[in-house]
Amino acid sequence: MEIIDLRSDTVTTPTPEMREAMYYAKVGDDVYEEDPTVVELEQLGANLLGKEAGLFLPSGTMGNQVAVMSWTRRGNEVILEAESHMYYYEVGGLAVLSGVQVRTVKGERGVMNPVEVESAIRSPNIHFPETALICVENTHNRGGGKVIPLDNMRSIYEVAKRHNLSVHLDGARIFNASIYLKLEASELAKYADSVMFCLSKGLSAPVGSLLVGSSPFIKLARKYRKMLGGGMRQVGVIASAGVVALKTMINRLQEDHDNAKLLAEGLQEVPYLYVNPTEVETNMVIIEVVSSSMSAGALARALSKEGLFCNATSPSTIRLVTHKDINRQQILQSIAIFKGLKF
Ligand code: TLP
Repeated sequence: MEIIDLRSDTVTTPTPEMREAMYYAKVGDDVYEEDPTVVELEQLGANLLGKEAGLFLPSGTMGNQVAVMSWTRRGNEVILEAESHMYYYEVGGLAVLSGVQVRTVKGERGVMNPVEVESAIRSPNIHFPETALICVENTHNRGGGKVIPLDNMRSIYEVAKRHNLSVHLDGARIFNASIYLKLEASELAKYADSVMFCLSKGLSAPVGSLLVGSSPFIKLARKYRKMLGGGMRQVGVIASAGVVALKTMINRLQEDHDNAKLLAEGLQEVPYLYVNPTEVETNMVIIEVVSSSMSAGALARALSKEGLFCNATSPSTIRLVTHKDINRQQILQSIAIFKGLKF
């Protein structure tokens, strides 16, 4: 049976060009900052995002956590969107690794109201923790790949600067946002002091994320990466795939967005589902199971028996993610599988 894997864009496999680059990569010991391929990737990433310096990390989670460790002290408070990846999916790392407390702001599909962000900032008071950082996620994962508009990012950044705070952007899928907005990623990154973005999602590299920011910030982040055991050695072998990802894989993300839209439109005709194609902006589709006789988990299990893999994101919702290894034909096939299910 052919498998159609819509669980995530993390399942993408490296391109032949990446494998070739990996084979021939020039390497050195990156803890000594002597791996030329890593140096190239970090500089390329920093340039694309309009920042001074970059740091290559094994995962997006480590990138976000190292950023928070670098911006905060124990006992600080960090403002995050209530459904953000850093809060929802990073195993409580903010509490454990940075010793910070989290204050959440509920957004509209991940888009926070800047007025609410401002009112979540602590005033000076002996009883209160000190707010140190505001985090934004673009595109927003649990918001269904929602793009945070540029104006919203600017307003939140202005709030932060009025209060002398830093902004970290979880831009795991920043290029999906920039393609949707038809803007350079650096335009979005202007409204953040640090940005983490992933090479291993829609861009299809096998491993890795970059954290970018000012040179002093990255120097400190490099130290924390080492503390977490993320100092790597001849890692140009995988960084080389990241270079290919940044050079060749950004513009094709539009194809994933088009496929997600096509999928959402097709699924509108499935009686036991609710889906709103106008909400699909990038490469994710959130569908709601409206049948009282089946939970999202049970539906996902039934679909997997037909070769269609997806993840339930709540008792009533399923997330479908399009990516480089899914073509238009497989989208049509997926719609047919949904339509063919009997329960
Ligand atoms: N997201 C994964 C899962 O962890 C949920 C996925 O399948 O979408 N920020 C955002 C917005 C993310 O979506 C992810 C991964 C990360 C950070 C973490 O990246 P990794 O998986 O490299 O640690």
